[in-house]
Amino acid sequence: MSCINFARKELQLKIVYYGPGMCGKTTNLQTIHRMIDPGTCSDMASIATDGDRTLFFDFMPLEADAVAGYTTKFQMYTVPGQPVYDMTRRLVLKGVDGIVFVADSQWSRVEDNVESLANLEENLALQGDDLASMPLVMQYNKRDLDDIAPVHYLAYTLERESLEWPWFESVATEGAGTFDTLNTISRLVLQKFVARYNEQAADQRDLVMV
Ligand SMILES: Nc1nc2c(ncn2[C@@H]2O[C@H](COP(=O)(O)OP(=O)(O)OP(=O)(O)O)[C@@H](O)[C@H]2O)c(=O)[nH]1
Ligand SMILES: [Mg+2]
Repeated sequence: MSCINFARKELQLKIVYYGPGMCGKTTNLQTIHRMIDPGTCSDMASIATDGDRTLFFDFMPLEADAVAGYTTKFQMYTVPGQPVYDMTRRLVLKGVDGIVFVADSQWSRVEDNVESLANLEENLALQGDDLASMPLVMQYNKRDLDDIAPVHYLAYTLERESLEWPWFESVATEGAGTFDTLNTISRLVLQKFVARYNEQAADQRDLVMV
């Protein structure tokens, strides 16, 4: 859903937090909302929840000065992780520009992470995207808990041949790793957008990242 509005000097890019149920997707957005300068981010909207569980999606707009002369607006979404909400995940994924895959580090959730990544791959394919060309940051969350798998093991279960995703360990409840993840996915998404734009619009003025 990336788009550029020349009249308003605005870029819009969509980032989706994906991962199994209860891995910490909503918590990532809540923590960003709590810790960020209120001027750069409006309220977060959680559409339909049942306790901790997201039943539809969370949405939060975020502004940055990342491209000279333009305001960059990131539309941040989370999907509901519970397997039953697959149709909703497909809707939320429409027009996605970049993904944060939040893996739950607990041993008991290893299989759920693998299933969720496979589900992401399938859903991207259904909309004509593929994992290999999608900017993606892997976040190994809940590193504060006791019963967690080593990162190299989690990576081994999730890796795809020839794909090297940037990754971070995190404790989303405390904000550890949250902004490393956010900064990296925003940069990747912008780099891809700017490179594609400049390639296509060779006769116009290039966009310049700041
Ligand atoms: N200990 C610990 N708990 C966490 C961490 N991140 C999230 N949680 C907790 O895990 C629970 C689920 O977090 P959510 O952010 O709601 O999970 P979600 O991925 O949005 O779940 P769904 O909406 O069902 O897909 C909450 O109780 C969080 O407080 C973490 O890093 N460490
Ligand atoms: Mg949620």
